[in-house]
Amino acid sequence: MRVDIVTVFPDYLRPLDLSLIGKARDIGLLDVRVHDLRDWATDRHRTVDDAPYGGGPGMVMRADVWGEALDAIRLSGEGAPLLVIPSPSGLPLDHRAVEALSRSEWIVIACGRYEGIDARLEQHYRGRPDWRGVQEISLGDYVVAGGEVAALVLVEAIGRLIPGVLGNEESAIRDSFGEGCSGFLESPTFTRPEEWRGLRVPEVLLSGDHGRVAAWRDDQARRRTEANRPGLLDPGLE
Ligand code: JDE
Repeated sequence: MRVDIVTVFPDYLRPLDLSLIGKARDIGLLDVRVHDLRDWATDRHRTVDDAPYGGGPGMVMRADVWGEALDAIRLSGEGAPLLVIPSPSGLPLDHRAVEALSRSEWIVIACGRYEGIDARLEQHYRGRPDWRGVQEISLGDYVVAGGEVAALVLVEAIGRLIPGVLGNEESAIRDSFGEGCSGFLESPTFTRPEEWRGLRVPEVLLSGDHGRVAAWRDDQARRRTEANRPGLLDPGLE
């Protein structure tokens, strides 16, 4: 899978060189390329933004600079990429959305800064036959300074669904939101030592009784879900 990330802060994406994702890149399962949007600016100051029409605070990113960048990236490969734009106005990202994205062969992530990107960018690429469409995605109901953290979230969430990246394939299937999940959040986990600062590991986990362990974990998962995410049990509540 190929992922191109366009940003005015390419250094922000350095964590993608590390750990799980870095290894997936080294062994050729994931082809991540980070681009500096300013490489497509045309003036001496490499400007990418301007004041908003209609007035108001802040700056808006120019569609023309973005258009040059996206066209060049699209021409550097074969096939039609999906354009993903992180935005507080986007579709909330969940396991299903990540799974759908992980089936794409090529995605381009456009990281906006300031007050966002000129709305015509999305309009234009939505109708282009050499692109697979545009998807605006949201990390949640809050605003961050730019789309870069969302790009990191996306690559890491997609990356661990790619066969061969995780190493332990079963854990991706079984975890909280995976295919084989119960629909509940995960139960708490423990490791050695058996007692730490006066706190003991629940006796049932030391019992070796797999039936009792499974029943205890189900009960814990249910309680946690009721307390933290009642909407997962009854969508009317969220
Ligand atoms: C992504 N959840 C939140 C922010 C923005 C006022 C200030 C800023 C592409 O357009 C954007 C992108 C971003 C960065 O992403 C997020 C985000 N998921 O904040 C703005 C809009 N209005 C615009």
